[in-house]
Amino acid sequence: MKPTQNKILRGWVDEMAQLTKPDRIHWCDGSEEEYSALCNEIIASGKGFPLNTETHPNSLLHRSDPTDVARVEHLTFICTRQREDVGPNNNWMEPNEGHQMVDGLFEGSMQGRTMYVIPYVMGPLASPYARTGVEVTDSPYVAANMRIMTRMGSEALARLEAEPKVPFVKGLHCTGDLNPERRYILHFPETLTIKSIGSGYGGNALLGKKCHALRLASWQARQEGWLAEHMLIMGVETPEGETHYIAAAFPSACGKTNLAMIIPPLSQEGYKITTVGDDIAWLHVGDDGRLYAINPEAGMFGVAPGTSEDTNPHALTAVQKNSIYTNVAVTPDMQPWWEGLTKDMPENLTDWQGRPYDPENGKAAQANSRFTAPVSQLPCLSPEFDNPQGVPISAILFGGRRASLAPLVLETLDWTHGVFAGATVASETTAASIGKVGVVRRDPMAMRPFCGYHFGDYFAHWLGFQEKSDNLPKIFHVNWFRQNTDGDFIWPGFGDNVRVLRWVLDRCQGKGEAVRTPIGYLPTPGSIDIEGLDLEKGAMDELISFDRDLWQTEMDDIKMFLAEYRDRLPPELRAEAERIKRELQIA
Ligand code: SAT
Ligand code: MN
Repeated sequence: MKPTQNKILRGWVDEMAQLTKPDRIHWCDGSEEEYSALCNEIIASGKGFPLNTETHPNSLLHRSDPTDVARVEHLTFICTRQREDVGPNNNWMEPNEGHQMVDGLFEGSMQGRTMYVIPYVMGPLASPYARTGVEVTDSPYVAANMRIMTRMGSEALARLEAEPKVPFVKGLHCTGDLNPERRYILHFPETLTIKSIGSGYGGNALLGKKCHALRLASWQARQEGWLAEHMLIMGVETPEGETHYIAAAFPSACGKTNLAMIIPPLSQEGYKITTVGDDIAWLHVGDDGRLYAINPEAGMFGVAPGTSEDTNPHALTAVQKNSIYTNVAVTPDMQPWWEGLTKDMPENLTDWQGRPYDPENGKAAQANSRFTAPVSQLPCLSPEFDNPQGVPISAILFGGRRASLAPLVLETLDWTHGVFAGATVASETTAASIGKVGVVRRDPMAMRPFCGYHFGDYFAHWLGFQEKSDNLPKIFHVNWFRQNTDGDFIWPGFGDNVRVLRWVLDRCQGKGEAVRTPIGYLPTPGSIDIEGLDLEKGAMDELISFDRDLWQTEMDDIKMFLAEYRDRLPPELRAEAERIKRELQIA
């Protein structure tokens, strides 16, 4: 492909090449041939392995450096002129200092290597809400993944050339020496720039995803009056043939991909789920005052462990071909395998690090091992996936992993309470990020690692939507992860979650029964269809009730958490905390 007519892009790529000094520059066109060549590069590097061509045509296993298997929040920075703008929720660096520090590491870092220039569009190509970006990287693995995850290549370049004055996101990525001491993920929202070095892992290296579509986009969204959120988007088709759309935010590795494509059980005949997106939603207020969502991505970067014919058959179908598997195990005949894929572990597995499987070494597949697959391969892909206007959202769900406290579902009392519920989401940490797993931490709107600015301002931005429209979706809080004293999950989850979605949609239509409590509207017994479910005695009562004492303690914790945002915390949220506390005391 010839270098571009877009002078700004050309100048920037030249500059990046002068800094990193690659031997070759390849402008990605997104073609099939190019994809094959990228895969061959990955294989030639010794880190990629072709999978069984009969069972998994055109697919690849990639083994990462064992120290580079998750996002690194402590090495992720937002670089703005004013330190206060990033809030206590982000690491901050002064922009000049940031550039200087990493440019030292980028200096000559692509010597002997190819620089891939990846023009991409986030969102449907014809959408006014879609945004362009260009990532330059020395990693063929990143380039191949970006082809699946975004609309990448000639069409994206054509858009960049058609709008030469529209700013695009500039992302520089270099694998570097993978030394965690020299690993940095820097974001410069004021100049729409990303610089990432020292990691080849998904969220650190596929810059269109978390870096662009969430951290930078959230910053732009605030300035321009829209929302960039860590949300799945799903359609729920009813037996009457209507489709309602739901957007849901859960922290990484809490089941967004699974929920976005559930198959309702037989007893829920007539309900059908279609998937618009499984990780990120960009939301705009439409002319009718409703919130419309597009999925900026074109692929899924899903957690492999636990994905099976039982838990997510659609995802399993989608990953059967043209997919990249990262850090899973393989069978002797080169089929990918991970814990939970089959009940029995196949014999003679090779583990994710390429060793003969030995339980002494831990799991066969890495806990955060992933598949990258085009959403177009999903049997349940929504016909609206490419709709340039997006889909109208009826309900927003927030949630996390909570073994206790949070009920199965609650409807918030109004938009302010909904924003409060989102802002105070807590969840047990997962393997998607480096650090201790299973500790409860607050993760507002599941955006803690991804909001590119001060959470206080972010909450205010959310609250401000009330002024833009009186036709906003209802906001709910869900928790599929309640456990009994033995540590077993009380709610079956997966396909049966459609039962909860039905109650949610009923509520959106003024149907469905609920009782008002200080923490929100809770379903009345019987208002969620549990026919055919094998629940423990009393389980449902426990799932839809709340414990006043536990909630008192929770409110104290929430007040402490909100206090971190000091004078940037919207007073409405403090007032909401006061209201709940007061009502809890009335009993
Ligand atoms: O950050 S990733 O995109 O690699 C996955 C996640 O944590 O959601
Ligand atoms: Mn995610």
